[in-house]
Amino acid sequence: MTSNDKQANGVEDEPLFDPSILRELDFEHKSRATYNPNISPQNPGEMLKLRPLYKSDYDKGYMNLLSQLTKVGNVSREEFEARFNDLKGCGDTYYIVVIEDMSLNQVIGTGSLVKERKFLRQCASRGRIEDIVVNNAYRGKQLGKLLLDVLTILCQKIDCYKLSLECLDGMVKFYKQFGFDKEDGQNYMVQRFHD
Ligand code: 16G
Repeated sequence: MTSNDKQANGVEDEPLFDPSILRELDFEHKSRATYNPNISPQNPGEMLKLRPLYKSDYDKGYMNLLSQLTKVGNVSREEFEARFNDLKGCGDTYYIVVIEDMSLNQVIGTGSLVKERKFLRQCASRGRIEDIVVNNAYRGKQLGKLLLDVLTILCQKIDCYKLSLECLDGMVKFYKQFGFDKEDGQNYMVQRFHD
């Protein structure tokens, strides 16, 4: 991590994971999507920046952004920081990426990759994509595509043997372009303990 990574968001601030991991992704060769106009993790669009989640994103509308996906409740700064510390403490497990609109100091897109460790397959790990959201006002800028692309490349870099996600019917076509498919005989099943 460079000193700029810390200073960029204030002295007290910290990223969830080392930002250099994103800089080192071989996006040019590993990307599965096509972009028109061309964008990349280094250049997601005018005044936009793609980076790890920082603690200060609580003040940049991160929770508000998540509320465009599902219920978020009323999370205080203390609760946010405690959860952030939990996730970071797990090390090499939670990779939450955001896109910030630097002109507004607001996060306008996010996606998570979670690495789950296993005993099977010679102590392999699998990846899960979670909580992909792009602010409604930024639709059509290929940002969901970029987030997915980055997380899919990152998943391979951190040595996962497979990557999965859950989505609504209307999103199946979108996710197929990154190589996701429904496997014969496999079903997503869920049981909910709270509304
Ligand atoms: C979608 C999300 C999932 C998220 C869930 C929240 C993607 C690919 N899928 O399934 O990650 O956790 O919605 O909905 O972003 P819920 O609050 O009803 O569980």
